[in-house]
Amino acid sequence: MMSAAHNPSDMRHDWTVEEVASLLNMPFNDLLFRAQTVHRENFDPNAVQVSTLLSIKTGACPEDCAYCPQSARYDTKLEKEKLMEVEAVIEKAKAAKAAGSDRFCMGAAWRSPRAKDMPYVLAMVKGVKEIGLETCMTLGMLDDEKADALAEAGLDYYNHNLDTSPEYYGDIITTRTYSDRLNTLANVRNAGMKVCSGGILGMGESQKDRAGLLVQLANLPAHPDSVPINQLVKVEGTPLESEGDLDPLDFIRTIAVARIMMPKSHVRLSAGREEMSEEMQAMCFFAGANSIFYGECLLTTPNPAANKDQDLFRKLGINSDHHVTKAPRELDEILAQPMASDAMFYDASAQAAQ
Ligand code: SAM
Ligand code: DTB
Ligand code: SF4
Repeated sequence: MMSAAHNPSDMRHDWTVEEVASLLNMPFNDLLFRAQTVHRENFDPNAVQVSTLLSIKTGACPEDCAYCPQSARYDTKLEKEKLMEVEAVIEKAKAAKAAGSDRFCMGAAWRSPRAKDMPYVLAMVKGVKEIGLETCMTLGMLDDEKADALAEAGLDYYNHNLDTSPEYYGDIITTRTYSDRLNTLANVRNAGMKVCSGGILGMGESQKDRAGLLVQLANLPAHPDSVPINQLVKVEGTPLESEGDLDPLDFIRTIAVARIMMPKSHVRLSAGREEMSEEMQAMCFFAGANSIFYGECLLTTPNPAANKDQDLFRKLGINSDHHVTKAPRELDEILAQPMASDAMFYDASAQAAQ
């Protein structure tokens, strides 16, 4: 008889690190076949969900995440920006929709949103929803009140990553704990929003740490609806700028194991695609990744241009019946526009002081 671990359609929350490490070590072809089998039982194998990212508040973050160009502690030459105007955010969302994105993800370089930021953020959720896009935000830690307010405004997803294993976490971030992160995820879940949570690979972690991250995600009370797997984008000035490359096959293996462990979650091939060949991305899709960020910019670093993704999708026969092929240039142009005018940003602190 097959053990529970070998039944591809099981929804389990009792994984052990040893068991997941042995999945990561399977012969590559066996692992990919198993992941693709689970994928086909749960999803259309030729469909990939597309989300577009926008940084609504950039840089000057008080946290010390060692990978992050937006931390105020590192000299990364990033231009900091105040919270964007609601109308400017909605314009960018309209461009993303015209280009075929399904979901608009708004990110802010905050430890957590302040009370005085909330009215603006809630207005962004309402405005973006009104134009017919799914909404996602990543604003740092949330208490239950702020999570409830976002859910009430109609926010569909909240992104908050565990980033790595509990054991390696302290080497990467010291200004908030792993339990802080788990608490935020609980507040998001209890408020009724969908959870988007994943991590970053290539930060010098061990295979055991990658297994540990996946165990934490899959053993949550419910699997996250969306699981972004980022490859570290090495940014000059951050402590991880010279980190060695992760073997691409180990990245693909981790995607495959995420697919097996969380069979009904969207696994997002997230940051780092700019450094990946088409062949590697194709292997990630075969391993079970079925979501990407679409549009030339992530939060502060480059992402493949929309027309490149359009070509890749065409070559792979992905989303052939999907509207994602419309107006990619428009998306790139609008999203890549420098935030030239100060009029696009609120000074939320100045307003609150009035
Ligand atoms: N400040 C909020 C927070 O940290 O919760 C939200 C924005 S933060 C930039 C969102 C996520 O982006 C991080 O949790 C991390 O996983 C990812 N990220 C940031 N910098 C990255 C990098 N250089 N490479 C890959 N992923 C990165
Ligand atoms: C996630 O897991 N990856 C996205 C999103 N969630 C917010 C962010 C990637 C950021 C990459 C570095 C940058 O562009 O600043
Ligand atoms: Fe700040 Fe988020 Fe970057 Fe950490 S990941 S430094 S919390 S913006």
